[in-house]
Amino acid sequence: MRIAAADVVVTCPGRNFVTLRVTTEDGLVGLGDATLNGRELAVASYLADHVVPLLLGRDARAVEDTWQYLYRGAYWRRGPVTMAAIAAVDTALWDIKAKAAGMPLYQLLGGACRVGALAYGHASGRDLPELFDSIRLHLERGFRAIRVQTGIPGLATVYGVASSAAGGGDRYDYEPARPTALPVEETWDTRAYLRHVPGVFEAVRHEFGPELPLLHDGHHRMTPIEAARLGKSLEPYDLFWLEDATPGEDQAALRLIRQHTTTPLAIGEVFNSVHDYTTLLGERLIDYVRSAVTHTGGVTAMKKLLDFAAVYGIKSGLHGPTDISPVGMAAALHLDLAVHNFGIQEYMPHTAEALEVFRTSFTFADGLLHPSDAAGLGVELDLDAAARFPYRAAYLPVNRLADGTLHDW
Ligand code: GCO
Ligand code: MG
Repeated sequence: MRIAAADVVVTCPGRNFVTLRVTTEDGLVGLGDATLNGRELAVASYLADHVVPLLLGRDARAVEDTWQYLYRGAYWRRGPVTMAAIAAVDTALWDIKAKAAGMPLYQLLGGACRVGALAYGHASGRDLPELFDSIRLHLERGFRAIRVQTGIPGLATVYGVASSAAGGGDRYDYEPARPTALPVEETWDTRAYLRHVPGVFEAVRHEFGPELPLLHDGHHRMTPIEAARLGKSLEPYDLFWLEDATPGEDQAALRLIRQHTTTPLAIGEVFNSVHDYTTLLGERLIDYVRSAVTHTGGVTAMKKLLDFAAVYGIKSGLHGPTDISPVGMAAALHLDLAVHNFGIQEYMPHTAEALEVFRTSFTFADGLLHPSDAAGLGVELDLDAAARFPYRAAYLPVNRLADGTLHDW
């Protein structure tokens, strides 16, 4: 089971994806997602120039040792580029191991704890009628939990809000990366946001009733005291979680939010290591871990992180926007099924073009995702299809305040 080849595949079926394809001497193929939105080629180079030469000839079965070799052995640790590259190798080796065993990956992780993973979808609207239509559309599609993002009066564009109405024929989802020469600049106003959002949740609860789990993403834009105020003002509407209330690197900020509100908190999509969570978990400052398999060092690291969270009764809410490729998504679904402390899974369906390149087998029915019982991850990469969609540079937007000050996006 020696590694005979490792190829980095960069493709843009509607958006960019970086995939590592590892082949063993006996012909097994494993896939790993290494997509880092807006910085894709840095990871592709890290893999092709610095990691692939180390993999050739290694034992594909030595998953933990390979992880340690790439993490400790690089001397320079952590960071999104390094950890996405390690994640891709690790996930590909788990895919190979599970294919060799003839089992879906979740069986090797301990077997299923549930029949499927509760998924939440992204509803949004520039105003209430659009938002209600979008929520209805998600309910019709079978979602049983819904993220609510809303336009803010006075702001032209806001993170998470689609720029067209649901049901207009075009895909209406919000896709933040844009293929522009420079990042698009948006304008932000926290006071306008804090004034508007509670009324939106009040209206949504009034229209859709008390049962439906509702989520909201603050996308790192508030100070701790602003986030505390938002959490408190949303308490009557019983949110499933408030995500990324403050910039992620300041773990202590969550102490202040926690002192003021019982709204459940989720954070971690920009984290890349368990070390980003030690204060948050040890002091029970959050309720959900938001990392992606893709950005946190793969299945090996994510399983350990979730087991650590379980010690404190904290649950998973793994990152699943469209910039997590179908390979990264499948890896998340195997973990969702296998860990005891599963909470919820984010699910933003990929475009038809992306699904031509990545042949998935996971299913979505009755609000639940299932990775399927195919051996391995259950995703195949069509190289011919991938070649039809060459890389296109794209950036995430940046945010400025009205006076021009750069703000977290
Ligand atoms: C989410 C995220 C995404 C990110 C995106 C950036 O909760 O799904 O906030 O929408 O903005 O992954 O690449
Ligand atoms: Mg988010």
